[in-house]
Amino acid sequence: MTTIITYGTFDLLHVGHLRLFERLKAMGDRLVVGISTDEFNAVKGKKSLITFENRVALVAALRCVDSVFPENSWEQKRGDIIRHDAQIFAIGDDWQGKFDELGDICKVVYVPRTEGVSSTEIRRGLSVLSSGRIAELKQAIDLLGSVAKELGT
Ligand code: C2G
Repeated sequence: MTTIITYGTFDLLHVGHLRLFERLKAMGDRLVVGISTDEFNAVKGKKSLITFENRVALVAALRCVDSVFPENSWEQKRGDIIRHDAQIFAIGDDWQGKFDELGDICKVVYVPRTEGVSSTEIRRGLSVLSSGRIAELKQAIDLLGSVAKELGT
């Protein structure tokens, strides 16, 4: 039984996360995922839109994920690998080389990220749709309309 372990925030769950999970699951039999708590996100300098509880529910619902657990610190990985009896630690290559020290207790694998999608880009797109921005855009359109009328175009 080969177990793979990975970690992340997984905010605004998207196809990049899903591709990662499917690739990792294909490496073995069981995939366990550490999900950054809101408090640990603050340590990482991140603030997710989706709460920890909902990020856990979404990731745990995926067919290719066998179990999830909270990630509260940078230091817990070694203990988690032993507790979950993981043979492979895998993560996206934006972390290339950062976790090589775990190589004495498991295989460490960095997989290519999925280009063109990220929680940050999705959040940026959503911010344009926020009600305040829509009101601003509407005001600008109304102003353009009245200017056009003035100019008789
Ligand atoms: N990822 C990906 N493709 C994307 C976006 C993300 O493959 N388009 C991968 C990342 O490489 C990472 C995982 O999805 O392996 C989770 O990414 P984040 O939610 O941004 O998590 P991160 O902040 O990288 O947390 O202790 C490790 C950290 O908790 C990792």
